[in-house]
Amino acid sequence: MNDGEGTPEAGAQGRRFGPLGTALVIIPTFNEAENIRAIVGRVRKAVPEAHVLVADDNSPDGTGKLADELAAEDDHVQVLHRKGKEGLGAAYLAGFRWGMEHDYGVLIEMDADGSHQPEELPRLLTALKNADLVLGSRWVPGGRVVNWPRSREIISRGGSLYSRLALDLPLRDITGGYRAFRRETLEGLGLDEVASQGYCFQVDLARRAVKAGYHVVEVPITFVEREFGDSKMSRDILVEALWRVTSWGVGERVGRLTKRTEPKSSG
Ligand SMILES: Nc1nc2c(ncn2[C@@H]2O[C@H](COP(=O)(O)OP(=O)(O)OP(=O)(O)O)[C@@H](O)[C@H]2O)c(=O)[nH]1
Ligand SMILES: [Mg+2]
Repeated sequence: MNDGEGTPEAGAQGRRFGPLGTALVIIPTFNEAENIRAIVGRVRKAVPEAHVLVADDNSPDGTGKLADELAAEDDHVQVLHRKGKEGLGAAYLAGFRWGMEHDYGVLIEMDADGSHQPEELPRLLTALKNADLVLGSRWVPGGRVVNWPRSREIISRGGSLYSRLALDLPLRDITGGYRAFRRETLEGLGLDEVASQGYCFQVDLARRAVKAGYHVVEVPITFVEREFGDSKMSRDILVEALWRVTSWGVGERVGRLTKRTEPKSSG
């Protein structure tokens, strides 16, 4: 997309943000045969200038083949076929690399199951004109979830709150996966070291962006629980995320303490 092309925009603290360039919407898939056609169609309608990359982990249900059919019908749709199931973080990292190699200016994360509504993409892109990273956020005023059991909401809100406190981040929705990055932001995050497991992936990207001093903006979204297909969420993924966030938080605090107690060099 060439939103904002031409004049740079003045944003946070008077910083000037450059034009956005073409957007690539990356959709990781594992067994999303029931959802893939609808979601790609909705993206193409909502942001016709943007391109779509389906990153499929050799889904046994034939999602990859369906994506190939969509790509054959539409030159704005591409498919990245991966060997097998390696998790959504690994699929996104491969998608980001592919997008940067192909000179996209904006890289977007979006689930295939309809939880992230493509119709909200223009709002994310508008916010990105004055930001380095935009997070679609369920937990800022105006944000909400539809069809989520109370238990799921508590887990998600709790996960964001815990990450916010443990990692000292000024953000409300830290585990969400509806995001728009400027390519320069991704280039500055050190993608080779990002933790790619489960929800840690989203937390790690947000944490790195804030610590690197990027301007991160949260835009309210309405998150809609999936209607079709199976969830890949599990207790193991949650435990893993809790463990990692805790160890990052402890590591950061220890790092700050040792800095504070180091003797000041004279001169
Ligand atoms: N390529 C790839 N995509 C994955 C993998 N695991 C999950 N995904 C995709 O990542 C997105 C998010 O996964 P979901 O299963 O919706 O996870 P969730 O939103 O936490 O859980 P529910 O929506 O409640 O089912 C979907 O588009 C999945 O198809 C994976 O191992 N590889
Ligand atoms: Mg989902």
